[in-house]
Amino acid sequence: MASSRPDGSRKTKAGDAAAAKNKQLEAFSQGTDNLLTTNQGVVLPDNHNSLKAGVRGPTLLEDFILREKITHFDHERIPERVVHARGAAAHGYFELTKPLVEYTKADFLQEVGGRTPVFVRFSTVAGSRGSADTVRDVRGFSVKFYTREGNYDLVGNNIPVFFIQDAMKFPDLVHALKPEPHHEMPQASSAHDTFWDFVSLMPETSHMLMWVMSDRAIPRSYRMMEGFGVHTFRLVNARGVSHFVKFHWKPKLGKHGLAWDEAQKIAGKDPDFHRRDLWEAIDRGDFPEWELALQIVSEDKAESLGFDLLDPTKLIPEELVPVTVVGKLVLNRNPDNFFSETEQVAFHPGHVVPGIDFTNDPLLQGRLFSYTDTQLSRLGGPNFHELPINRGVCPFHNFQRDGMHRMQINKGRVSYEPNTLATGSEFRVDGGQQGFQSHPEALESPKIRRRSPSFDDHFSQATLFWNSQSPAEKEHIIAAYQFELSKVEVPAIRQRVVDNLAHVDIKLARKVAEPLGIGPPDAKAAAGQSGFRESRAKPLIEAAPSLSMEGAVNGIQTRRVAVLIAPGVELGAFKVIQQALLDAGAVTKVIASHLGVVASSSGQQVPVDHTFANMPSVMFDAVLVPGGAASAQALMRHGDARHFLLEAYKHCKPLCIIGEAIELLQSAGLAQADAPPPAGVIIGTNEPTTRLQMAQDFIAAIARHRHWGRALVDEVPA
Ligand code: HDE
Repeated sequence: MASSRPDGSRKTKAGDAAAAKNKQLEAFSQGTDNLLTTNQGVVLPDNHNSLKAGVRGPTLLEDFILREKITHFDHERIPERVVHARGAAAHGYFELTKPLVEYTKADFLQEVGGRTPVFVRFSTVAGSRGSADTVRDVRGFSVKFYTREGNYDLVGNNIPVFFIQDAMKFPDLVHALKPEPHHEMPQASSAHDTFWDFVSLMPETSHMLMWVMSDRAIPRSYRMMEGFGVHTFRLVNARGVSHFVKFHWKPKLGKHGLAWDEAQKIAGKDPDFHRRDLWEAIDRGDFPEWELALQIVSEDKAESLGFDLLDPTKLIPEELVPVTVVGKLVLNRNPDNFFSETEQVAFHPGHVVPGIDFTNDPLLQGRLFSYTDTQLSRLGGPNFHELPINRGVCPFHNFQRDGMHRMQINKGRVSYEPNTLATGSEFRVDGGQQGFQSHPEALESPKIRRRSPSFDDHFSQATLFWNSQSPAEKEHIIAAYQFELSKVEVPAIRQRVVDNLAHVDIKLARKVAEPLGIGPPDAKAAAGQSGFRESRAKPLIEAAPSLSMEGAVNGIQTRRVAVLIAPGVELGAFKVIQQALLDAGAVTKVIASHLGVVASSSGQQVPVDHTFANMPSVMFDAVLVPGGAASAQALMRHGDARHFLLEAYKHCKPLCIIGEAIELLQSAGLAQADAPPPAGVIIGTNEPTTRLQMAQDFIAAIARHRHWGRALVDEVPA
């Protein structure tokens, strides 16, 4: 299994490497087509009945088959992750497109076209394992690269900054965020007193709060969100020269969010929404893809950025230091077993390879301790690196021995170094040629338990983020603050939050405060709190368009389009538009009041995929309603069908309404015969000459994702 190649070398060909992990996992995999046996291999005589003293008598202690089965069942659960408990993962590969020899000696970043197998886990942070996917939260984005020099883990988030600056505050942050300890409510939500109490007393959270209140915290899909390494890391080249680096993952499908009302409804209708979306996309062959992009900063340049690169509450705007794309990440295989792979995978920011190193970011430094420690209780001992999903694909050996669940059988009498008793190359200590060399950063300071004054600016990047948002995005942020704070029972906490917000933007703070039954924001009161710092750097730029999600148009691949039909539906335009959608890579589903088939106006049988009730509008990105008088009338009479369309309208989704189906919008006062259609609504007829144009307009509307500026949205009942 594990380790040595016969020639003692650590290298395999790039092609081998991509397949190496799957091959290794295969050795541990098992199908289900065998005779049932006990764990000892004894074939079961019967899997329905325990051994009893007579058919109506008590069960015998002797029944080793029953005992083994029940005992194993009793111990099936392990502790869930203390944060990021809920997740979904997939296998794939990373391919380098730009060599990084100049910056790093990391083997997997040298050769263009070189592929490295990866396992990637996405997660929410606050909720338990069984919580809903679409809650307002940060998303984890963890990538394990099985490189030829050892495993490298990039354990990031979908938000490029963090709440706090020092690891010392992490347990407090998480205790405040998690359900309150006396009654364990609310589940997977920051909208409660303890969270806002804590963050309102910690102004360093201001920047990240802006992100968490934005649509970044309710992504449409894991496949449509960015990833970030968050901390500043180092790349170190073969000459020992170090550069600072920020890691970014850029999704091929663009970055897109949900509507808040929609996110909450999905949490009930399909709590597995993101997990399912990832699984189904990979299953269909629509492999999710991201570009790896780097911001590389020389040690000299770091001084001139206007903030401290070691402060994890700060980002480097792409407008100041552009991102360079260096590779792509493709997820092309679903796990075979959720527990063995997704649950048992153990990430650690301290899993680095030669050529990648840490900085003194005090949050990162704390993480370097935490991740191994947590696996000890989660995975039950120090040998979790031997679990199939965690094994490296390169050789590994050392004199660490024994412990719970040891799988490796180490041969020979020697388990120490130096020694004279072992023979063979496997016991050599590398003389410094291949080994990991920590960057020899000079450190000459006294020990001190204090925050660097260069971390004191808590607001300027929160303001930068706010200034970089589109009008619709700003509305969403205001609404999110209002929603969250309306759930906070203690008015003084609500007040403290808006007082702090006054330091981000006074108009934002005033707007947020309006419906909260508190006084106007008071910037001076916030400044009087302990922990508040006056220092505010002058921003090098006023706004950074890269921080906005709006405006990105990335095609419509894998977008889900619902087609609402009833008996008498006209197929002409519908078929043309459906084909155009499919050609553009979208997924279409026919929805009706019942499963089976629906007869069209010309008597054709149209297969139905889902019902209005079992696949509601929140499961789709766009809606197409074909024409046909009888079909439109039937849909009008069906409450669920009308609700479907109106809800999609409310969530600003692209709609394409053909012929008589317009009645569904007109009867709700959402379209007028003589007025231009609302934003993102394509209205057409069955007239053959207009069908292609209609299809193109609809596709363009879907590519824009949502039409937030749409009229009358607030008047549609939720
Ligand atoms: Fe984590 N974090 N974290 N974190 N984190 C964990 O490790 C921790 C932080 C992140 O898919 C835990 O195996 C500390 C920042 C992800 O399995 C734990 C601090 C970032 C995941 C832990 C942080 C992250 C975790 C829980 C502050 C973004 C999920 C289970 C000093 C860069 C990994 C586990 C997966 C998981 C500790 C801060 C991302 C307890 C102490 C910043 C994506 O070790």
